[in-house]
Amino acid sequence: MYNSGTRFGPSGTIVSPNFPVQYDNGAQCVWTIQAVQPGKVSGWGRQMTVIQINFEEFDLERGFDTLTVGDGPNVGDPGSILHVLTGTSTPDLVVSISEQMWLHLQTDESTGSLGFKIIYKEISSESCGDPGVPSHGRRIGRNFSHGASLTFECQDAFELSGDQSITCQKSSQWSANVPQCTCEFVFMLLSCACFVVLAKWSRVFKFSFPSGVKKKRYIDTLYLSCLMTHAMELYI
Ligand SMILES: [Ca+2]
Repeated sequence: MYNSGTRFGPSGTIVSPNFPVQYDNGAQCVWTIQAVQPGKVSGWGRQMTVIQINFEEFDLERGFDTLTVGDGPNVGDPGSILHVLTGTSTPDLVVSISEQMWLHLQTDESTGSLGFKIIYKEISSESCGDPGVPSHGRRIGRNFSHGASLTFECQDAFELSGDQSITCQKSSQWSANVPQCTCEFVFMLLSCACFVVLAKWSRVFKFSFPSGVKKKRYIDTLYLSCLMTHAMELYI
């Protein structure tokens, strides 16, 4: 296994090989991140510092190339795995429980992708870290420690998608990602309105339609599929 090295706090960046160009096939890369700052002294003694990572970019071939994120010094130990990530979906952030975190990139023999850019930093232990605020929304609560909850609200006309409330679990991971504030309804109106315009234009400019298909039926079918697509988006 290729050891890509130990990184030390208080903060830094880790990128996949060749980033921002496609990573290699058959790669096995390991990074360990070690917190170095002494923790704060509280009423219960000195707190540890732990490692938080955020994903600025993340794109691995879905299902075949993976980044495993684990806690502690024992790279690959199944009991210490926090996440196995592939594709483009990641948590907002991952926080270690101990002073160390390890990352293991494994890629198969074909098809690469962009890879990843990860920002790491040290934070106080028994915290899930600052998960951020959704655009077009606001956060109620500013406590990120174990057991604390955050609630989110969206601006008028925006719809909240995801969990309205998230909790910092004992594992130092948030119970879910920060929700998104989306403008689906307005998007649907605009998109479908555009389609009506397109349909009108097609009459004005006499767009050609596939032979054997009646023009009106063609427009009706497209319009219906537009509506159904957006109805499904709303439903999901
Ligand atoms: Ca691959």
